[in-house]
Amino acid sequence: MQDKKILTIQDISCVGQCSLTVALPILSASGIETAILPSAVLSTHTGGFTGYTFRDLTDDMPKIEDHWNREGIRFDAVYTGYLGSTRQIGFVKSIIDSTLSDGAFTVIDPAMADNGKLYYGFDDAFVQEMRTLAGKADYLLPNITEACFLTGKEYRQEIDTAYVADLLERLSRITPGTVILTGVSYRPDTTGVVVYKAGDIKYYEHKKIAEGCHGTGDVYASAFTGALFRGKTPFEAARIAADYVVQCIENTQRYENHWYGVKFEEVLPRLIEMLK
Ligand code: PXL
Repeated sequence: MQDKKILTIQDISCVGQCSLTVALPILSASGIETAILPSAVLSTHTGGFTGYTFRDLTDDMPKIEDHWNREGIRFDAVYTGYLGSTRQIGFVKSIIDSTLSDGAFTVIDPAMADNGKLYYGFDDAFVQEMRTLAGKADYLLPNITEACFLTGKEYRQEIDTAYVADLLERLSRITPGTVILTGVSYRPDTTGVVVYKAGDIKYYEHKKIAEGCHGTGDVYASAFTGALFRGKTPFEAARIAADYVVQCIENTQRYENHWYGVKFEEVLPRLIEMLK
């Protein structure tokens, strides 16, 4: 069980190109052995489908953790995404505490909100627990909406550098880690990502192709985590993930009305190329 591997904890949305159906192929393509812990199983994701099923796997988590500990299973990184319940976040923190190798890193994507709103099913208690999980992040990857929920700052669609600087300062009070803030758009035709650590702000700006494509956050976080695990610096990983997402969205636009996810699969060879 010595070989280096990553654990990713997020839901299985059976249909919908998000969470584990995105993270696993992207991490595998990045050349990384990947273990998964599904937080819940849904028939589809919650963004645009109605009547989906939801099987919460919270109760399985402590048993899975116990078994891994009995087997001496350890991970060299953990990447968390969409989680199934408020109570589950406590188990996720325990898994982080008990199963990481020395020198392992944590990537926390507080996947819970976008466009100024929480995803269906999440509430203030969930946000508060997520804030404590953010306290365990070496790398915290919120979008602007999630950053606002985590810090209690008012969400605005039109933002400037002073607004973002304040948001980053507030985030630095809840996480010791590097913040990778996504969806930072100062102009109509561009967007970008900020990498922030201890007062140092680096910005990577790139073209904005479409507003709010579903699943891009998961594609971004997975590609970022893969690049980091492969030894890229946080800023290089942030740039590679951004370039990959742009290419994925461009590829999606070749399809008519592919509204529920991004066509990331055909672009995986480009990601592999960027990781060389
Ligand atoms: O992409 C984030 C995500 C993950 N998992 C589920 C979701 C969403 C966003 O809506 O509904 C189940």
